[in-house]
Amino acid sequence: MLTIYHVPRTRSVRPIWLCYELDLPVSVEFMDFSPEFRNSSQWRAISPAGKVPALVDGDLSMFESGAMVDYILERYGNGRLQPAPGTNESAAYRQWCWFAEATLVRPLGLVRLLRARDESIDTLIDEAEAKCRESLAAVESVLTDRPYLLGEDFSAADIMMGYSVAMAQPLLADRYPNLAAYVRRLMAREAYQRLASLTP
Ligand SMILES: N[C@@H](CCC(=O)N[C@@H](CS)C(=O)NCC(=O)O)C(=O)O
Repeated sequence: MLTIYHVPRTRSVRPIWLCYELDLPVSVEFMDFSPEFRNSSQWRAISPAGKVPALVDGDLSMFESGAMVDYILERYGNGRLQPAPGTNESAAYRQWCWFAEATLVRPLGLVRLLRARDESIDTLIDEAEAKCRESLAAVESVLTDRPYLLGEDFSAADIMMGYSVAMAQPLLADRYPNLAAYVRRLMAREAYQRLASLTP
């Protein structure tokens, strides 16, 4: 059975709501949202950047609420609640899913965080950088035993990640050797070179 680790009013709402819409059996585990618990090795083993939610299904464990939605639909959805792949509706579906997480909710979360705090800009910048480093460390760790995110083979996930990691280059310095090698590997790709040589 699916287990989803839940904190009310966080993104764990998404996969749980989806399971209920699909009438899927799901075990909802309320969890401790304290930084202490989220930094524990127990939690980091399923959510390497210490975020909520996480999902466990048999021997699979995963993080990222949008990816959970994709997984649940792909495995248990039987075509429900998403348009047929390769259609215009599917493109619109993906667009709004990504917009909801990547574009809309991030600044909303930031506003909520900043309004709740009364610290200097430098403290807030330091905190944001620490959060970036948590995510970079998660990618650094997965690249310990593989050249690409999924293993030996390059996938489009490396395109998504490659752009983000390249943006993070000023933070890399010598602290993330796997990431630095990963960026070099990606940039050496013929398609990347072709992209880099584009001119207006
Ligand atoms: N893109 C991730 C974002 C995960 C995320 O930032 N979750 C928040 C709760 S909604 C969290 O764990 N915040 C704690 C922190 O950033 O320290 C997802 O969709 O799962």
